[in-house]
Amino acid sequence: QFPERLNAAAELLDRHVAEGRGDRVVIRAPGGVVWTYADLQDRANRVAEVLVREMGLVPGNRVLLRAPNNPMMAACWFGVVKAGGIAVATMPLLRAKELKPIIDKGQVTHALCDAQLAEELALARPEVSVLREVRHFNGAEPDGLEAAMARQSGRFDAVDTAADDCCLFAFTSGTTGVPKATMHFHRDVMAACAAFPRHILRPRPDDVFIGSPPLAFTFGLGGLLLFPMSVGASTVLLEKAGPPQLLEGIEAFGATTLFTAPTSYRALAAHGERLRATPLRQCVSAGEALPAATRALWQEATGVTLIDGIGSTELLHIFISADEAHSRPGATGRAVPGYRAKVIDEQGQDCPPGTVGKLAVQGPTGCRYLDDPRQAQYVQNGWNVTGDAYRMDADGYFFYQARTDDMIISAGYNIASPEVEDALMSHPAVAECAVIGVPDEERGQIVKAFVVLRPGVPEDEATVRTLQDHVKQTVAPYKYPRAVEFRTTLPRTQTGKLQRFKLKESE
Ligand code: 3UK
Repeated sequence: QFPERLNAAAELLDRHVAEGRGDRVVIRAPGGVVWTYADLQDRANRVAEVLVREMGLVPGNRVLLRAPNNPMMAACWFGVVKAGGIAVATMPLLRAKELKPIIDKGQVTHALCDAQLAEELALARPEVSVLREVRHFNGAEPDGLEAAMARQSGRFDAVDTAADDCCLFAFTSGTTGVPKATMHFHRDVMAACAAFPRHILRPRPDDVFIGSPPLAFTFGLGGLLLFPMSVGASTVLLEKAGPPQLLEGIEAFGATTLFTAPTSYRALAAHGERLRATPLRQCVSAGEALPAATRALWQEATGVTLIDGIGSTELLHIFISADEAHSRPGATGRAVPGYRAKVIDEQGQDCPPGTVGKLAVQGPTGCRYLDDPRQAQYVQNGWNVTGDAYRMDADGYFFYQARTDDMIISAGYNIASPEVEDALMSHPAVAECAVIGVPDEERGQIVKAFVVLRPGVPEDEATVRTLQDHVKQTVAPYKYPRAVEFRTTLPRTQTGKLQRFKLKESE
């Protein structure tokens, strides 16, 4: 499907300039920053020149990238990939002790780091001798990356890489143990662009993308950089992208296409009137299960149908989804064209439609852990087993149940945490919640809910009973939370995922 020689940066960036689209805008950022495709190419070329001529990079070297979502981060990503290097983007909030195993595992020799994140990298450095060359950008240092870029020509032909040379190591937002690096080739990047965006999102060149996920997370890298660029569209990069900044950004930049997580949609839905006055027309939710209540809230507030999609770092991006016209209540969607998906049982046999089992996926992208025995857990008989429990209907729609380790077994009943969370969130008193199973002598486990209430709702016994009754009336009564605890926040990963395991540990 792809030629043997392929450089993803040449395809996504240089091609537009070569074909006369160099003066189209590719990136906007707060403070009036506007870069055209030609501007981004010039910056990326200079980064590549600095890497090769001043930092001694050779193709195959790994380059740590650290920055919040901003234009220089994008220039560095394309500079590394043009130079035949491997981009190793890291979540902005990581501390030295989390950077060290990434640098070790990835054998990272070079780093390009936003000055505002320099401190933790400096703390990690004495312990990682493999990291030889570091440059900072967006800072006040006279010998920063920009000064070196100013010495270059601005011309750099993309290295003639093989389609199956690595260009990206994406670390999983793993919860425990040594971090896992997933390896992605140049052709994987192009395959991801040819899947969800081409078949489900179908963006237009005049679309303006915006969103919250970091470019260090493949959800953000695809949604906020690669996908818009694959059709010559533009993107808005926000360093801070909580609901208030997203709302302002959508208004200020006239965004048409939003990528963010379910909790963020839930918060933004309070501003339906302002959102209706913007050109926003496509909204993608991923990262964790989309509660039915959130989908309905968004539809009502904005008139836009949310596009749910499940993706993973291992598979690079979204592999099950449905566009607005084909979405079905409660379903994530169908396998994105190019992918195959099925539900299997504990023995690896296909489950008949309607039965809950483990999701297994096959397609143009797939899991390749860098030197990790856990490869055999994720890839079984050539299928990617994501760790999610799903049910498929006769039409090939996939209905999310839970992470396989978030299934609660209480008095012999199987209860999926997200189903109880959905029921709770359909009550107006609930802002956020998390449901886990806690050990119980009589029932094995009981359902326990941690609830963040909306402002003004009293944290008392009456509210507990109201919520319990509400769940009993919404889903099968045996699923109601026998224990309810009020919290002001819930533990989440930097990618916004609920950390139910932390709540389980505290029980
Ligand atoms: C869960 C979902 C239900 C699911 C990701 C889009 O989240 C991404 O990657 P991660 O490696 O996590 C993967 C796991 O997250 N999940 C993601 N989306 C959904 N569960 N409904 C969804 N829509 O457990 C999956 O196995 O952090 C998402 C694109 C790129 C990504 N990396």
